[in-house]
Amino acid sequence: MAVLQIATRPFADQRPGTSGLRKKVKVFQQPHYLENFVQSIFNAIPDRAGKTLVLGGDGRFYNREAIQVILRMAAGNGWGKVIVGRGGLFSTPAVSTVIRARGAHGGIILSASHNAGGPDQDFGIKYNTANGGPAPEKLTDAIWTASRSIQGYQILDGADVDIDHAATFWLGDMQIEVCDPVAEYAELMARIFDFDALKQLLQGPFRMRFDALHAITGPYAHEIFEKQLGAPTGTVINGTPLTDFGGGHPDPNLVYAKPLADELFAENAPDFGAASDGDGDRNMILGRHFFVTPSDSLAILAAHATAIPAYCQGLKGIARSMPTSQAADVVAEALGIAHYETPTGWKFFGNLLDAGKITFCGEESFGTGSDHIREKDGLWAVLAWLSVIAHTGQPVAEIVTRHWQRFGRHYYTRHDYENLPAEIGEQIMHSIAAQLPVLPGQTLAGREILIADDFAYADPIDGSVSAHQGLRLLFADGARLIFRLSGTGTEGATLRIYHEHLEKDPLRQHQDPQRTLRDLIQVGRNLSRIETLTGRKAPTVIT
Ligand code: VG1
Ligand code: CO
Repeated sequence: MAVLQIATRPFADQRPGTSGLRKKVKVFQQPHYLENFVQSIFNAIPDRAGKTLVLGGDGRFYNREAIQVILRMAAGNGWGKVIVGRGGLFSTPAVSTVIRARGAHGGIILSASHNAGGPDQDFGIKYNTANGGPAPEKLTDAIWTASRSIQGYQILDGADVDIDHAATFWLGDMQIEVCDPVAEYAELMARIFDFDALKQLLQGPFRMRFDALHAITGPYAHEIFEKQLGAPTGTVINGTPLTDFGGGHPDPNLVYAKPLADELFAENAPDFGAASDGDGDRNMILGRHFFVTPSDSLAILAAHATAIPAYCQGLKGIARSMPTSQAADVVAEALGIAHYETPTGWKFFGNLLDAGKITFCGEESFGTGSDHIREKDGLWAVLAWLSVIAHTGQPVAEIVTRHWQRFGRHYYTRHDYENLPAEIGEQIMHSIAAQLPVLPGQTLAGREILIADDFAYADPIDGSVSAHQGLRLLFADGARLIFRLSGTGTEGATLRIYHEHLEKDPLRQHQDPQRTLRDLIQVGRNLSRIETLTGRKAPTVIT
């Protein structure tokens, strides 16, 4: 089979964001658009010849077409082998698992994660390296650079291959292995957790509901919860991946996973509810009539880590992204282990994990994970919560309440203003940045500001510096107010405002976060001048 050299011209907008390149499907469907970006990835990996690549996606619209193109391009670019999930499917945590288990050189994941799917919605591509983690900034910058000077791409001339049956065959000089996307991941989970203890829990009176939101975790959840752990059929709902996720946003929060939340807050609710996102790396945890904030979830799992066999020796350290609440820091200090604060995005945890500095890490955006792979992992978090429940014998609400009594409650809320005109988003950030120098020493909402800065991170392992990672106001009483623009959206700008304050008095730990944080929320609205500039009286999404 011949390798075709196709001439092309650069697209100006192929800069990867927080997690890969995300665009509308229609953008990806333009002639050469997908090919240009894939070739730019390959060009940024000059030592790829003969190596193994893992490939799969979350099953959204355009997944299957893209898989066929990428297989032919991999063959045209000298890769030795591609391991592709059957049906072109793989969750993000499963790709990370398979890269590590097979010693692959890297992996391509087709997903726009929690963004909606379908012909008029979003598609995305991200590249993971040999450690199983998202490409670090150095590599995403190299990909972006390559995309701006690309003149052509190489693709094998040939027809579509069968990706729907597990088999191994050749495409030109490259081997293709179509494998079960679930098996290796499920085996890893069985090595980390005490499946016998979880079987006892799930086969008893305990009732659980897992909502896969018609996204990739359905097949994984059916296999693990229902088949291997024996939870009743029907425990997993919306478990068949659909190309448009049934028309919803596969984003596990109280807004987009509302039917699940309604069920958990109804009379006669199950004991436990959970959901994951489009590509399976996020998690939302609910108890009966109880919502666990992701920041608390990280802290609570860390406090109970030794209940899980893989972590029975304790944790080496904990990392959280900067906007994530400081709840995990308090636990790390109590455990006498190190804690780290990184910019938003899982790629920043990679070096700390590889260097053995941390065991657990997490983000406020419903992401939790450990050193078992190099991605956040939705089902891992659910299994971790089930383990803590099995170990303590306590319901979710009691586990969380006791945690607050011991460590204090970090009241937390994030307000998102989605789809603002891009220039307004920039203007808001610039004008807050301009005020930073005069803020320290001022008192706002009855709180003195200690530090006001533009967060920059120096990686403690390789020394690389990432600047402009969010504007922070740190108050004398430990409260924080943070402003960032999203790096995953595909339309306009999304302003995220994060609010947090610590309440140590157990008698005051059961208030509505929107109420107890209302002064900080007002400061955020005033500083950003959001209403004056956009007319928006309220955020689009509150988490
Ligand atoms: C968001 C979250 C961030 C997360 C990223 C990818 O990024 O805030 O914490 O790492 O999504 O998650 P941003 O730049 O929009 O705030 V996923 O599950 O969408 O890959
Ligand atoms: Co995701």
